[in-house]
Amino acid sequence: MQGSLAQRISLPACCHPLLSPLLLSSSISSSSSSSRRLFPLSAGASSVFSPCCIFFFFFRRRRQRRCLQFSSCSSSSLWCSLLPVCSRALRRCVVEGCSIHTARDCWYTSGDLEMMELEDKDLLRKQAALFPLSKGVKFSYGTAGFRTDAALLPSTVFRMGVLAALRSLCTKRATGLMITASHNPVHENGVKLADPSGGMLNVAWEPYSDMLANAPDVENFLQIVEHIVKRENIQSRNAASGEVLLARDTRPSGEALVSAARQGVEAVRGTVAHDMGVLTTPQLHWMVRSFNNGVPASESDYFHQLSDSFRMLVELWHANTGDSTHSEELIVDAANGVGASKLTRLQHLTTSLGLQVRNSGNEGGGLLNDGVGADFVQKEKVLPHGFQLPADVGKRCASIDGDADRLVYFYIPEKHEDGYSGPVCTLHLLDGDKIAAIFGLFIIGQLRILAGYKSSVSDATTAHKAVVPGYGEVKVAVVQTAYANGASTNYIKQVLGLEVATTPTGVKHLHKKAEQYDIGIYFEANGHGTILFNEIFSQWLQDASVQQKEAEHRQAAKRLVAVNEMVNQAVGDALSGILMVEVVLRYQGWSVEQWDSMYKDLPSRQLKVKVKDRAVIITTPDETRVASPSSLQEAIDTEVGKYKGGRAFVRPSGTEDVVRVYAEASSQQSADALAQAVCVLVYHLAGGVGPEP
Ligand code: NG1
Ligand code: ZN
Repeated sequence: MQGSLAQRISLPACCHPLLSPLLLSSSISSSSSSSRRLFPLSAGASSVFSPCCIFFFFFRRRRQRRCLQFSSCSSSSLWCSLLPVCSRALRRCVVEGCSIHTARDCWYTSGDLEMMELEDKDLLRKQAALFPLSKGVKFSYGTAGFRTDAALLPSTVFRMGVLAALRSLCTKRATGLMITASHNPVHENGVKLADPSGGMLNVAWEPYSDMLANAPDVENFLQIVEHIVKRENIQSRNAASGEVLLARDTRPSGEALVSAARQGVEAVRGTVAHDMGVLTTPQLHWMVRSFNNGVPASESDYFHQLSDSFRMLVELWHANTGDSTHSEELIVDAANGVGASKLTRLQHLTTSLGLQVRNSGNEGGGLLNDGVGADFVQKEKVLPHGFQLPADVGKRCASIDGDADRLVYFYIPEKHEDGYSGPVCTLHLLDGDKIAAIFGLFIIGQLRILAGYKSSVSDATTAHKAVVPGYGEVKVAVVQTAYANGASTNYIKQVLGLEVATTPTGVKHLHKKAEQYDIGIYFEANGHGTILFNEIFSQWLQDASVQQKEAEHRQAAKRLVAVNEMVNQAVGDALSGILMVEVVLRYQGWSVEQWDSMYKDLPSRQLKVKVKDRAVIITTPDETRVASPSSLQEAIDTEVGKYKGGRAFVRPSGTEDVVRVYAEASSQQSADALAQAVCVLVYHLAGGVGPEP
């Protein structure tokens, strides 16, 4: 763990435990030196065991009882003591009765169950008992964490606090825990963990989260914890060796859930929780990454890093073009979520960024994600609340989602060329695919300058590989999922000449794939994405920005260095995405219509169907076909065959209790009809519930 968070993250005033409603009960005492530095007035409030306490805990081996005594918390460790317990073979799965785990999933060895029992000073047990599991709910970590009705979540969040603490102890670096349900309705909430890299939780740890979240009672929960401790060899329990950064979006249920998370983190000895307050999801991920990289990591550092690099890119543009005109302002629909206030703050630091924020969620305004936001605009393809005809015709508009990790652009065209008057009648959408395309265009343009091509940035059609003297071939790719519009894939491959890689749905997959390139641009059609630079290449760019002989080459390297700084390297970030789009539009001299005309989307439609159990649908790894039930895929194939240029696939959602249906065809009517027909097939062949779609 590098230094203390206190030195690099300034905590908001509300985080002081004496001021915060998140204050733990006074029975919890601190053993953490770093927590004392952070919370000087409340050393008693942040860890499980007191440094000077002598405590006992007991564990029972069948009917035998042994008592272990600890004289000092600094050298003794609860977890080291648990190891002998864990090391004995367990003879039955401690999550018996937990419906999500089949025998195949269960990695407990058979053998007599060693029951560990911590007595009254065992805060892990005591605290866990405060958060009983909601009955009849099956939790699954899904595509991006747990999401459900907020009232059902306290036990899950507490347990994820414990897991975040264990992950931090295991990696000896800080982890993050975010309370948000992203684009979902305000009564829902969710929890997801950030790994020390700032990315999503390591997939190898996802089974732990499912098992912990579903452990039917405290004893089962403790045994799963024991198993994780053993399996991950979590031994080092020096004081304050684990740190977890907590944050939440603006949902009313967030505050109580952060409190549950804090209690979970601090029920694990040697781990402290830092409540970073109300943040966007990408801000928390950025902080975790920055903190672990040993660079300034406060929210104010975040804003300065983004705005400084934006300014640098704008200055480099002025220097080249002599143009200092500001483009028309961008109107942002902030989904009545956390992004509104953050965008306003960003705007104050970036004077040349003309922004107007709507749907800010201020009092008297609309509800979070209700008829607003990136998910609504992308899926429904209709105007969000607060935008209207004719006032907004022709304006450059953007929508972000409730936790500001998704971004799409849109505009209301002067005229509709296709004359179709179905649900798509008012807006032109520029989704994640089109954002990836314009980012790809800019990146390849800079690389072409570095590679010595004479053509301008907007003429990237003649050479597809950037072989840069002094570095060699720069490997660049755009990473997409099956939801990417077919027209975008063709454009990126054929016009930009970039490699396109595909992965299953979910940022964790795209991010991992993008890391394999010198520059990996990844975007889901829904607007979640970013640009990753690998370390060796970004170091080379830093050097090139001062050492290249030609001024033009130095400038291209400087631009890419600034992009690397500005665009969130941890996860997709709507705020940094907006800055990047706005910069690239200036460099291109494009209006939003010109950007839109890069390629024309194939008409598409995305719908969802409620079924009894969405797990009955199993897809092929690329998610484009149903492996089971096979009758469903056969029926889909027959339906697709009826439409010119038709493509359709279904998959169970990882975040909602639905099956998603996607269809493309040569006209919007056909795409709508195909999607509708496939919904009916899913309903009949995969156990639909409620009225037929
Ligand atoms: P699910 O519900 O698994 O389809 C949705 C998005 C994902 C990802 C996650 C996390 C679509 C089709 N799916 O997942 O891309 O963003 O939410 O928020 O947009
Ligand atoms: Zn989101």
